[in-house]
Amino acid sequence: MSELQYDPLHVGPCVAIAGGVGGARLADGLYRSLAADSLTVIVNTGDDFEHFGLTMCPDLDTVMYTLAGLANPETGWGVVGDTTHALAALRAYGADDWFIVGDRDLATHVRRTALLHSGHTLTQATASLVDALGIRARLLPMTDAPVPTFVHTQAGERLTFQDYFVRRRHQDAVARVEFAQATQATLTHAISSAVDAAETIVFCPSNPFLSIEPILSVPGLRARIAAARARKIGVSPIIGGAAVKGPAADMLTSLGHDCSALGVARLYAGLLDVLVIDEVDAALAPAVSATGLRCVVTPSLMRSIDDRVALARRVLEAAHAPEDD
Ligand code: FO1
Repeated sequence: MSELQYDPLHVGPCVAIAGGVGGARLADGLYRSLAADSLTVIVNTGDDFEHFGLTMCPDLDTVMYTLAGLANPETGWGVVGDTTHALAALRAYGADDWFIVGDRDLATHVRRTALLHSGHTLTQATASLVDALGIRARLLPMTDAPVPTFVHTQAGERLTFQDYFVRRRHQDAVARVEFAQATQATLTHAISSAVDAAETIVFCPSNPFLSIEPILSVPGLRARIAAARARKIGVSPIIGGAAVKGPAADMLTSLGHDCSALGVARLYAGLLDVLVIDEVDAALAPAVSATGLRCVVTPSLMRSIDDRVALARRVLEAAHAPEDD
């Protein structure tokens, strides 16, 4: 457990559903707010790919580094203060250098690939890395099988995720997101038991299409969450009609949704009980409530560790507040 600056909220087991940087930051707020070993983060693996002959899991690493206090605070991904000597040497050999891999980050990819090659599942390999970093939370890949996300552009191309997101800087207009091989994926016991035991399930402010939807595409997971006794609460990744980071707002528009916290509410209505939206979107609260979600309005931009903890505490409290709150 990182240095405990906040008195832990004694609520029961919490499951966070998270993808990239925004998701990792709220997961960190929850991690810092809860007692040790009471947080499980189910993480998107649709961004995973083989690169330099190594299995790379960007969202698992982003959540892991963030909870360990190792993440680069500017980018949100990679290791703070990391060097890129290996990348420079690879470039000199003619290897691709559009995906920036730091030297310490490379150790994670090397170690994970070795664990996988020696027969560990991705769940086991992730637990090994997380334990080694002293993180007192469980990080669970959404499944142990590869379920790569492909992005179909409006220009008719089918791009791998990192091609779309990093190499082409998510500039392409998206027509469809495809979760290849999702039907072959199975729900791990670790995920089923975490969801069943949870008192709170938090949908972090991640991209609904590139982070949350891939996780819900694992057969049985959406139904398991819907049937779970936990209170289910989400945080809108859209504030004032814009994404804090990444292409979520562009994608809401290109995929025909309202580019607002209301558009996000409509995606989650029926699955969640509560949706947290930012104060700038307060005027949308009645329309959000009309979707059947209880709407909670609170500052939700996380610029600091304190912001992450404040939002996390507000989310946990709102999840269990009496209906007439
Ligand atoms: N995102 C980028 O935009 N450019 C990069 O060069 C880059 C490198 C990178 C290395 C390790 C890692 O864990 C994440 C990295 N990301 C990079 C982020 C990655 O593309 C994620 O998939 C996004 O954050 C979306 O979740």
